[in-house]
Amino acid sequence: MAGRVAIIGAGPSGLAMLHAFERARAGGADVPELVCFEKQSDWGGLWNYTWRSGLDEHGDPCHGSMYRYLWSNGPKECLEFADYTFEEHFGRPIPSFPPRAVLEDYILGRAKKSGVRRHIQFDTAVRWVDHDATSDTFRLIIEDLGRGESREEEFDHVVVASGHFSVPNVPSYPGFEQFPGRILHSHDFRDSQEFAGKDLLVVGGSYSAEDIALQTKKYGARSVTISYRSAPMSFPWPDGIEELPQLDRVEGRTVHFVDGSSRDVDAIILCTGYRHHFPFMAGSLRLSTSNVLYPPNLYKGVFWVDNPKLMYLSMQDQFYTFTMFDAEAWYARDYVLDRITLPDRAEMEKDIAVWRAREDSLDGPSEQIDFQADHIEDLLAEVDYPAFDMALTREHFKTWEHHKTESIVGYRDQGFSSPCTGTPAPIHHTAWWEALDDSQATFLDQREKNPTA
Ligand code: FAD
Ligand code: NA7
Repeated sequence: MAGRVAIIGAGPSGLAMLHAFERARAGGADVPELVCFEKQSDWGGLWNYTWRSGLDEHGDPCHGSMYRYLWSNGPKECLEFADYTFEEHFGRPIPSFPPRAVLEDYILGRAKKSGVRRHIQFDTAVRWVDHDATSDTFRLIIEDLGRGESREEEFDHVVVASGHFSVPNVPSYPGFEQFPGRILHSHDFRDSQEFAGKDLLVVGGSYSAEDIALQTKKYGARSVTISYRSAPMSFPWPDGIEELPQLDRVEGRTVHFVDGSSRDVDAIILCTGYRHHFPFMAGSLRLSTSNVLYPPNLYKGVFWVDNPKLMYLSMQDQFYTFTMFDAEAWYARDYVLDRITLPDRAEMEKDIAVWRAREDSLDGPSEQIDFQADHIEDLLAEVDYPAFDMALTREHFKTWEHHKTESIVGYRDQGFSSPCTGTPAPIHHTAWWEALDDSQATFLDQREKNPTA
């Protein structure tokens, strides 16, 4: 097939896109030229851990937001690739909540198997994308970061898979300027051990606040106060973690909350979320959204309504991750391969409006999980992605939510069954709250603490 497809980013979404095309090629399809641009020197996106924060080695804002000792915060069974199971990769069932390095190994395992690395240009940043109506092509300005050289290239389709958890949303509160300790965003947080023995303020009421509060306490923080803006998470926190309402002001090292309470702290970690930030997209092509389950202007959550030859992957807030990226990638691929025809613009807008109105009416995590599962099933209904038990993943997510409300330090000690193979996951040898070593070797060593296994 003639034509060129540009894929921006070689994280899990970009790799899903490349893999989807390779699957079609293996099935005999004529696939257009694929070029994936990745500004980092290796693949894996956020899962490619870096100790760097602030600027990367090229002077660009550092992409990485992951930190040491990060373990999966959802059951791995809800993100399993239906065409490359955990059992296939590891040769046996493994526990449900792996540390970062284990998940990275799994993601890269499939990418290696399908041989997609040859399509990726590393240390290569996309600096600009616009569209030429006359030729109906996209013009990309690309920088080879190693050589410091820029060039222009033309493509027929563009897939933006650059992620949206890398550019921090950084609020300020009165008194921050005079605070005598460190104030950082979770994007720059790397190692909990830095905060051992300290009193911390964590600002935010979502996944990062929850996990970083637990992490820092686990690795020895003296106390952690979480400040929420809208609603408390209200998990059964272990001793030494408490939730207070919104921050009002800071005086010296004393932080004051809107209910009149105050605490003395040594450091402040802003877990205040991220911005969808695409400075490399021309204004008319640039997605502008907050972190929602159904962003505006994206038909099927993927196609830019003004010009569906431009596609965005994984721009949703995420319960489902790799499964959703696959569903979106398969659908995008089939559009590029002319296997799927999209409706006219009015129909696309009508469909988006229905999804977005439904999102506005959702009440709580259970309905949000079903909403995202419905989005995925809507896509999978029209593509040849291998079958798996999607209903089971919905059930798993709801059970997981329940486990979290029962024990926020213990939910990772549960095991779930695979929606692809049906195999139940073994329980990890060490309770997560006690497990300080997150290396792949220790995680996979089922004889650890159980020499007879
Ligand atoms: P990313 O992983 O962000 O990858 C995007 C890639 O695009 C990067 O490699 C980047 O360098 C590249 N790129 C960006 N801009 C350009 C450009 N202009 N030119 C060239 N290349 C570019 N998900 C889970 O499933 N389980 C978890 O436990 C989990 N924990 C998380 C913890 C944290 C702290 C964060 C921030 C996220 C977590 N996630 C988790 C969600 C995470 O978003 C997804 O797992 C996944 O990494 C998203 O993949 P992606 O490819 O869309 O984006
Ligand atoms: P989220 O899930 O987007 O949440 C951001 C949180 O930050 C949310 O609770 C916001 O409060 C809070 N926030 C935003 N601005 C402020 C200000 N000004 N003051 C106080 N609190 C604020 O981002 P996360 O980083 O938690 O999670 C993103 C991903 O990283 C996720 O996939 C995880 O797996 C890891 P609100 O509730 O809107 O009042």
